[in-house]
Amino acid sequence: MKIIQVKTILTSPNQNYLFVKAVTDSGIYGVGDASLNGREKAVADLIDTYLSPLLIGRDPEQIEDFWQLVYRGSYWRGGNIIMSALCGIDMALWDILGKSAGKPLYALLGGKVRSKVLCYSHVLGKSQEDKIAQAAEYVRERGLKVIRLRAGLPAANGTFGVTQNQDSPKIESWNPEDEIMNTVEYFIRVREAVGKKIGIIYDLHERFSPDQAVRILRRIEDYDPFFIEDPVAPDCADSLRYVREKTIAPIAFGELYKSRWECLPAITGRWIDFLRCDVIRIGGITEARKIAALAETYDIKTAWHGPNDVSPITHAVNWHLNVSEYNFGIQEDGTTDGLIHQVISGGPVYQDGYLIMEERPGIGCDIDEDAAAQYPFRKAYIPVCRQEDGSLNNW
Ligand code: GCO
Ligand code: MG
Repeated sequence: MKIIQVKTILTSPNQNYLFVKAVTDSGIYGVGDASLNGREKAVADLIDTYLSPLLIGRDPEQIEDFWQLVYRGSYWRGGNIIMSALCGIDMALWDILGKSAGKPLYALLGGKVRSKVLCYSHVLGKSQEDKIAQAAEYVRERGLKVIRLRAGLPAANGTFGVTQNQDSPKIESWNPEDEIMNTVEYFIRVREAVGKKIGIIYDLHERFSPDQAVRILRRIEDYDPFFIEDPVAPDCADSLRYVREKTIAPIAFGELYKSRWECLPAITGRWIDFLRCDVIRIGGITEARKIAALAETYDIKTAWHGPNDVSPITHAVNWHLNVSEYNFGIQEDGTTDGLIHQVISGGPVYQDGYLIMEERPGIGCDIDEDAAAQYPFRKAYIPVCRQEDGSLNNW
């Protein structure tokens, strides 16, 4: 079997997504997700100009070799653009392998160790009051066992305003000192609203400095968070260690990591309890298995990044990883948005606090190219945050 065509499909149903379709001479094709919120076209160009020609004519079963060819063979090691492009192709190759073997992806990864996947959803709303009401409703009406809050910014809801054509990023003001007590109060009020048995995840979204993060964590650790996510930015590994040493709250980290080697200090130092890399950002399934195995060695669980800016293809890949990994912890469920399901079929669905999925060979998703063409790309940016003096803050 040989690859004869590689297509990139850029589409914007709810927001922009970038898909890869790799077609073989046997008629079997594979699909993959290479979406990179705010920089999709750069990834598409890398695939079209540089990576597709390397793939055409190759045996699709040589997945590891292709991964190494892109990672090491580029000489320049991967950043977000390269790793996302590599992921789109890597997923498509695993999909072809599953389809040609007639087996779902999880079977190729070693088979199931569980049948359903514990998940959490984002609590949204304009005001703190709305969010507290939604948290209670999620638990009462939808049966969620774990919910996720985010240290507040209005545009941090839904698609963050990236649904329109934009010529520059939306700017949001942020005063971290003022937000410390609001952040603490919000968590405690939600704990009171949902009761003791519901898991509460709190995403601080790299928005506070290490000392500020510690002041928040020390005040909420007694209210039993399921985990605190990204208390600090990933750039300085010692900042994470500093926070870790000062709190008993479980810590989840890693959606901005781009490789196994970036994860290494947090894993080998056991500075985290949950590793939540984004499978697209680390170069796909091939790398995710290696990172998961490394985390298992250090008793660290996985919580793969799964917001609504990754597509059902990635949600499906996460699901296959989750059911086949021993050290699965929890899965972020960003599968709820509507229009993307006109373009991509398949993928996990929510049921009573868990994700379940209909089983098909490969990843189990397909792309409707005509539907994708109905939703042309719209240039959009992730918002940026500025403090009152105008300086940029991590968003
Ligand atoms: C999460 C994340 C996302 C990111 C988003 C950026 O935990 O789900 O923090 O919501 O903000 O992926 O595009
Ligand atoms: Mg996050």
